[in-house]
Amino acid sequence: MDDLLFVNARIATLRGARYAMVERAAMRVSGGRIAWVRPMEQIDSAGSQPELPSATGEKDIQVFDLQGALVTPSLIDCHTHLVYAGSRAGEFEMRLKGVSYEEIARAGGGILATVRATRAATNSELRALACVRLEALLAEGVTTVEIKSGYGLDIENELRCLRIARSLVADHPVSIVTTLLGAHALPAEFKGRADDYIDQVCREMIPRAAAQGLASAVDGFCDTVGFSREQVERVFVAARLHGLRVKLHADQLSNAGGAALAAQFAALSADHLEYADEAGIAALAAAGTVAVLLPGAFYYLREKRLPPVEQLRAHAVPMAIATDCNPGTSPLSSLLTAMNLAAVEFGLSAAECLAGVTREAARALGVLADRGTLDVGKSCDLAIWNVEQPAALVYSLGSRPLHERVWRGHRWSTAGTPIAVTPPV
Ligand code: DI6
Ligand code: FE
Repeated sequence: MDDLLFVNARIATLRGARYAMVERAAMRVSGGRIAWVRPMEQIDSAGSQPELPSATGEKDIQVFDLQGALVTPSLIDCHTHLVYAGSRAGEFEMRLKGVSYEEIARAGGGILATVRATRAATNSELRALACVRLEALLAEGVTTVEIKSGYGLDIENELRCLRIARSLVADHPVSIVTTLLGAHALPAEFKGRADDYIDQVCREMIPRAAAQGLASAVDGFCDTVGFSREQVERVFVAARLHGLRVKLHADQLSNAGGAALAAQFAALSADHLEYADEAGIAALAAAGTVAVLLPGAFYYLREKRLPPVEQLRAHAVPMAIATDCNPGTSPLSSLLTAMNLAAVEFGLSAAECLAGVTREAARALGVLADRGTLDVGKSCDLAIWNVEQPAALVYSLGSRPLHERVWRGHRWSTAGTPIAVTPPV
């Protein structure tokens, strides 16, 4: 693999407080991993410039002068539901006229409408739809995406959606992390028999997903319109039995005790959290669980109840931000927009927003040892921007600030075509 040397960059390493910037910096990349980050003065004053190719005799090293551009860890969308078919634009129109999300769900719309469309779609249709959403994320500097199932809601369709999600790496420069969300909603064929459905999730769906290596975590929807605490608890016990981590859609529409439940199972993350109480937040802190904030859903549902950001800060719970890309409550495939919404609607600082889609998103997926900050030894996953300051990434909407992405040490243009001569392996 070719080695790279980036020079004259402004590097937000995210290794410490705020952006942990290294101004006028150079970064050496070797074997797809970060070898070092140093101020340019060290390189300039090294005289013989021992790390430069002329001095070392290395032929393969490529040097790129970034001319002062901002470099950050590439972005991580740690909560999406990318694989689904069918549009819910008609429901959106009804909601604009005042019909509520719950009313639409009771009338057979909502999640179950997407389940019908997803089950009816062929593999190639589902994959093509997911590609469009994925490519929109990548064009904004994302290189890791978590994708949940949850619109199949039977064993074959849940596993099929996970397989399709995993297959996206075959023709996209991206890392995909998959999560089984069988406990998303009660499928129509189990109406009135929620416990029987949960039995099936625990006894068949989770074991099969685990045995086939199709998911690294299990998620559930614990809320008035989802499943009860007891039901989700059973799902989590089964997940643990099969060696899978857990995550939870927690306290989005009501205080259902989701935060405490997530903490009890040392969940990687508890997501949404608008209605979480202080005891739940303290439990998250003690468990090391990340709070994933999803401002897209808050915005589309015109929620009034803000997530308890002050309390999360006070308890030092790490906060990540994600798109929650889904057809009902967050038809959003722009992580930069989610950052802006988190700042404007939830009051996060620009530094918290950037950390929320890099370091804390990596933590929420359990991959912080490998990516999320620009530390020596981590995968060289970078976003190179046409802006100078990190706050500019949060500030504007629709400005397409990405210059290029680097994934595992390979450069990719915003159009998704490789810049490096050597294709990724
Ligand atoms: N919370 C949400 O906001 C979405 N799922 C969930 O558990 C809603 C998904 C949908 O309406 O399709
Ligand atoms: Fe979600």
